[in-house]
Order: sequence, then C-alpha cells, then structure tokens
Amino acid sequence: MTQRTLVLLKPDAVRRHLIGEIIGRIERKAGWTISALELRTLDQDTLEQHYGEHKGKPFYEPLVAFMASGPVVAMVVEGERVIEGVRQLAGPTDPIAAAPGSIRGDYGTIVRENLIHASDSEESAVRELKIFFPGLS
Ligand code: IDP
Repeated sequence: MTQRTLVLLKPDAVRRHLIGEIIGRIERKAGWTISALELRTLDQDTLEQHYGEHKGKPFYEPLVAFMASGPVVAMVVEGERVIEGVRQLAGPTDPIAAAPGSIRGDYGTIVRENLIHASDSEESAVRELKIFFPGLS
C-alpha cells in the first residue's frame, strides 16, 4: 500500500542540528522516498490550519508559538505503509514515554519540543499535504 505522508522536523530539531540524523533514519527505510523537502518558517495562518483541532486546549498557544519560533523542515515522504511507519519511527507524543530507538525516545525530553510531526492517518495526510504542499497532484 503506497502512501504519502507529511513530515515536519520541528524548530527544536533544526536548532539542535538533528535534521540530518532524522532524515537519514527516514531515508534508510527500504523503499521510502522523500519526494519534496523545504526549510520554511511557518506563519500563524498555516499553523492554525495545521493544528486547528487543538485550538482551545491549554497547550495550543505555546505550541503555535514554538512552531513559529524558527524554521522547520517540511517533507513529503512516499512509500509502503509510510503513514504508520513514520509514526512508529517518531514514537509517542511524550518523548519520555517513547522507547529508545525512536526519534522522540532518543532525542527528546519535553512534550512540546518533540522534534517531529507525522500525519496520523490517511485522512490527516491528505488534509495536511494540501496545507503544506498545495501544488502536489
Ligand atoms: P502528535 O504530534 O504525537 O500527533 P498531538 O496530540 O497531535 O500529538 O499534539 C500535537 C503536538 O502538540 C505534539 O506533537 C506536541 O508538540 C504538542 N502537545 C501535545 N500535547 C501536549 C501537552 O500536553 N503539552 C504540551 N504540548 C503538547
């Protein structure tokens, strides 16, 4: 089942010089391809669209401020079961609960600054890819 997913390497990953490490892990999974990649500072409108489901939650405003605090790497990754697969590579939202070997488990300690976003379903992937890469066919 070939799929496409949206991956964001968050501002903490860029600031900590971890993007090569994280991209390398994704690239080395057999058959997965990075088909678009861009370093970009996100504006409020994009972040509101992307994280709209969390609006009103206590972590929403600090999350948006953090996500706008520096550039992110936005990527389209394609391949076999890539939506589930990148979520597995990332690990759970809380990096302390994430297993060693996962990206969040290896590099994170703070729930907000958890290095990576990856679409969590086919429906989210379609919605998020339209926000970040509207030109994709
Ligand atoms: P996910 O990124 O693992 O899919 P979501 O629940 O969609 O997790 O939350 C989006 C992002 O919001 C998380 O990746 C994290 O950066 C932040 N976040 C989620 N829950 C909390 C929290 O309880 N405190 C602070 N930040 C949070």
